[in-house]
Amino acid sequence: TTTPPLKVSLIGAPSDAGASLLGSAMGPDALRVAQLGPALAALGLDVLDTGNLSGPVNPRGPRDPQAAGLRNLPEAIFWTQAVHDAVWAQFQAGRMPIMLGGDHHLAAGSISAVARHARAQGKKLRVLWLDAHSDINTPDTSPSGNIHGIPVANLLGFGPHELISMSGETPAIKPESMRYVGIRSVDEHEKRMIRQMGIQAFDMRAIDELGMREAMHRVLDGLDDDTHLHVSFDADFLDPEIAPGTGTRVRGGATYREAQLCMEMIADTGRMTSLDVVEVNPALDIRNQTAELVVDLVESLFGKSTLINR
Ligand code: 4U7
Ligand code: MN
Ligand code: MN
Ligand code: MN
Repeated sequence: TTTPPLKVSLIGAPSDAGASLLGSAMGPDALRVAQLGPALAALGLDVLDTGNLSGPVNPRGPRDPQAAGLRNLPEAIFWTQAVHDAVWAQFQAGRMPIMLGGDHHLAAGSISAVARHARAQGKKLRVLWLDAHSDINTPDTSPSGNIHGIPVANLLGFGPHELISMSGETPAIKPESMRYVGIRSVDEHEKRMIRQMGIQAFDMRAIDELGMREAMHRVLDGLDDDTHLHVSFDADFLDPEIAPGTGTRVRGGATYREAQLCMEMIADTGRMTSLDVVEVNPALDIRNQTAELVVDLVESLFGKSTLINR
């Protein structure tokens, strides 16, 4: 007997409402130009590209006191809800959702749908947040007012009502479900939050000291048949020398080899059930190299391997 191919659905979410630099709204198309769909199909997956969701453009609003000091809150609410609904619909259709951002605020939509799905199935949830940043500011602590810096807080129940209640239960996820990998730019208030909530974090120093292999071993520890594994991949997880096409670059990120090993070890578990690919910004890129690198890494995430003896 042969196992049927894994069914995946690409969901383009072209919004940069959560960021201060424009351009990640072109991320889904940059990833298509870099052949994301065909690359996954070549691995034997059943790939459905559902196209791009539509919604409001980034009005580049100022920080709005009425919106708890955030920027573009109505637009962000629209997009997170649209992403939530689209991700939920793909689960209902029996397919694995791959959300293509767009900036990272959209993950409050995708992951709330993942949490809803896991809850409906009586399963546990593990979320790997691969990022230079911890994205756990609240409207009160955000130094920028940019909503791409708050989605983790939203998922844990902090923030405007519309951004925290989509899954039908608030908080959508428990801090025990979260794992950070690669963080290296964390605001003081965020550090306090991470400590208070007891979130496991493997920052770049931990990766330097332990190596990516041991860090990922710990991050993936305890996954079982009853766990949904979601990966939220922010392009700024990668070192800016290899991935310049993103809006909030922080030096000292994952190298090419570290990132490959990270993806390969996730693939080896065979347990990933949903994915976000966010913060690819072709307006800041050089000849689409960041999108191409991200496609290369996503292939590894779906099991493309360079090993000869498998
Ligand atoms: B991304 C920041 F202050 N913490 O809140 C903020 F440093 O999705 C950056 O990870 C947020 O790219 C970065 O604005 C959001 C800042
Ligand atoms: Mn992020
Ligand atoms: Mn980031
Ligand atoms: Mn960013």
